[in-house]
Amino acid sequence: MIKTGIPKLDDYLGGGIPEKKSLLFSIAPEVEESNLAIHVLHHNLQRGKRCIYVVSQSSPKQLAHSFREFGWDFEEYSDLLTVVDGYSRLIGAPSDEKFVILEPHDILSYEDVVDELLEAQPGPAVVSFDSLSNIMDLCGERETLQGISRINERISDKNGVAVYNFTSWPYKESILYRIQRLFDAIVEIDAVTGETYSGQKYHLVKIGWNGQASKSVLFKVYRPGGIKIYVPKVMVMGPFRSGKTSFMKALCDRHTSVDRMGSTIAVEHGTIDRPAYRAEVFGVPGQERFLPLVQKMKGAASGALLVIDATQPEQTPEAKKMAAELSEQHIPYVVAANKCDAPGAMGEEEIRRRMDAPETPVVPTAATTGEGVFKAFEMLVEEIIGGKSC
Ligand SMILES: Nc1nc2c(ncn2[C@@H]2O[C@H](COP(=O)(O)OP(=O)(O)OP(=O)(O)O)[C@@H](O)[C@H]2O)c(=O)[nH]1
Ligand SMILES: [Mg+2]
Repeated sequence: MIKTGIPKLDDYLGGGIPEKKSLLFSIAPEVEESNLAIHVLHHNLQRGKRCIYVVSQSSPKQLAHSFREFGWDFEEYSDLLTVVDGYSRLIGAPSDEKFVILEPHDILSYEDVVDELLEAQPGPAVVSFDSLSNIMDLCGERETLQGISRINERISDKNGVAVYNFTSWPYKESILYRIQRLFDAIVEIDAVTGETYSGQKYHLVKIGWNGQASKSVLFKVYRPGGIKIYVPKVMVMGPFRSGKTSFMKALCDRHTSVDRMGSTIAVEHGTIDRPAYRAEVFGVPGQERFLPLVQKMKGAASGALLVIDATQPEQTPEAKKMAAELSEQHIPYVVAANKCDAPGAMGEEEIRRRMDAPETPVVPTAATTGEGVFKAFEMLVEEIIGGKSC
C-alpha cells in the first residue's frame, strides 16, 4: 500500500493506493494548484520509496524549485528519485537529466524510458506523471491512452503504483469514457469560491478497491506547508462561562480575545495551523445579550463546536436550544463536554440524554489542559465532510 500523504484521502482510499494500482487526479482547468502528484511524490520520497517522476509541463529545474517553495529538500532524495525529462526536447533546450524523452510527440518514447527504468532498478516504484493531458496533446489522445495502458501494466507487473495529473479539458465523450475505465481510482479536483474564501475541493469519484467513494474535502495548498484541509469558519459557542475562551486558547495556534473582568465581550478569532489542517475559528460570547451577534455569526459557518460546562446540568436546556438551532440551519456540530476534569462532571451518555440527542457526537474536554480539544475539532471536520463538503 502506498500512501498519498494528502490529508484524509488515504483514509477514504481504504489506507492508500494498493500496489499494482493506478490513480488519476482529474483536475478542472480553472484550478490554480494543478499539481497534486508532486505531493504524493514528496510523501513517498520521505518514506524512502523509489520514485520515477515524468515531467512534461515544466522543466526538471522547476521541480526542484517547487520542492524548495514547499519547504522540502530536493537534493536529499537524489538516490531515490529519477526525473524523466519530457520537457527539454520540446523547447529545444539541453537537459542535465540522465533520462530524457527523445521524441516527446511519440508515446513509445515514454514507454521505452519508463520500461528501461523499471527493468534497471529492483523493487517496486511509485511512477508519476506531472501532466497526462500535455502528453495527450503531444502524442494524440487515443495513442497516448493506449500507451498509458501498457505503461500501467508494466508498472503493475513490477508491483509499483502509478499516479497521474490530468487537466480535464473538454475532451470528447469517448476519450473521457476510456479514461474512466483506464484508471483504478479517480479523484476530481475542483475550484471552490465562497463569499469570503477560495480554495479547492477533492472528490473521490472512483475507487477500484475497498474505500469510501463520494467524499468531498475542501483544501488549500500552502508554500511552505503543502496540502491542508481548509475549514473557513468554525464557530465556538456555548452557554455563559462554559470555557469557550479557554477552549479557543487550547485549540488555536494563534488567538486573540477581548475580555472584561474575565468574561468575553466581543467575537474572538483564532487560527488552527497544523500539518493537516488550517481553520479559521470564531468564538462568540456566552452572555445572553450577545444572542443577535451569535445569529449573525452563524451565517456561512462550516460547523460549530458547542462547548458546555459538564459540571452544570442546569445549563443543558440552553445548550439543547443552541443545538436545535444549529440543526435547523444545517450546521454540523460537535458537543465539547468541557471541564471533564472537575468533580461531578456529567458523562457523554448523560449529556446526550439530557440534550435529547442520542446521535450527537459528544467529546469530553478539559480546555484548561487541552485534553480532548483537538479530538473534538477533528470530529467536527468528520461531521462536516460526512454531511456535504467542508
Ligand atoms: N476545571 C476546569 N475549569 C475550566 C475549564 N475550562 C474553563 N475553565 C474555567 O472556567 C472559567 C470560565 O472559562 P472561560 O474560558 O473564560 O469561559 P467562557 O465560556 O469563555 O466565558 P464567557 O466568554 O464569559 O461566556 C474560568 O475560570 C476557566 O479557568 C476546564 O476544562 N476545566
Ligand atoms: Mg469567553
